[in-house]
Amino acid sequence: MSLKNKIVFITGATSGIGKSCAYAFAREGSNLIISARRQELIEKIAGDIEQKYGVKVYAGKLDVRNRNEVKNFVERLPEEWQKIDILINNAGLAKGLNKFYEDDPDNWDIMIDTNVKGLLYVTHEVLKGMIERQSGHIINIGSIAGHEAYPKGAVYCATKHAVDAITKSLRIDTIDKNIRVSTIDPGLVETNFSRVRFDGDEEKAKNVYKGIEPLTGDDVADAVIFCASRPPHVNIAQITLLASKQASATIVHRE
Ligand code: NDP
Ligand code: 8X3
Repeated sequence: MSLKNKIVFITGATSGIGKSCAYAFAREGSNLIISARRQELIEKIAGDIEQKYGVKVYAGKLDVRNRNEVKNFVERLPEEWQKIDILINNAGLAKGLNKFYEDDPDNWDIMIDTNVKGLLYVTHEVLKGMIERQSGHIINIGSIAGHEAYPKGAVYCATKHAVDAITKSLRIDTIDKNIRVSTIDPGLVETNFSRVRFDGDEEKAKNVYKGIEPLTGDDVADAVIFCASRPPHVNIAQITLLASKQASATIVHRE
């Protein structure tokens, strides 16, 4: 299915997987709504994409944790942007990698508010129009952490297990509405993810990908494009993609 002239809304598009998805959909000729908390950066990315690919880009500041902000953002989209064809729920993060009993509950709030509640808020607002039009595709960025639990990752893993459950339930709830619901679940992807997880500690972040060639944001965007471009009668329910040297969430062969 051609993605040309489709309206694609991507959350968390200032970095990593979301940014790669923005460029990948623009290459396919889609028009983009891109958002994140860093306004200046999202506007810069929008300008660059418009200039490189000649598609239309609507960029805005959006913190998915804020329910009112999400509601206003979607409700106040200019008329020509309201018919969103594809939503990529990508905004997300991990905070800390600590044994549960040594962890800071503030980290849990940030992860749950972003990865679970933020995804729910955005989906809820965008779904209204999709249901009215009986058309749409929601693609969630889950994780291998949504299939397995790993040490020191109780809450991050819980949030990604939640994404998996939400994806499955939503697919059931919208089955008569001509809406596709999918999840793309990567393993180790070298983005800003580990820098954010370790509060900017470069060395700790680098060590996560030491001795392997990790996935890139572009690798994940390839899978998202594949999922979004299937013919209308095909729904890719779920894709797990791992670096070739990663066998499971914790088993990684490092050279
Ligand atoms: P990055 O840190 O590179 O990108 C995260 C993006 O999310 C940024 O654009 C950031 O923008 C945005 N973001 C964070 N918090 C919020 C918020 N409250 N509201 C809106 N936007 C927000 O990480 P990745 O690209 O790796 O992460 C993207 C998704 O992929 C996440 O859901 C992550 O859990 C998932 N994932 C990552 C893997 C990895 O190994 N990297 C593996 C599996 C899944 P800004 O700071 O400007 O708001
Ligand atoms: C992000 C990658 O390795 O923390 O989902 O599960 S990992």
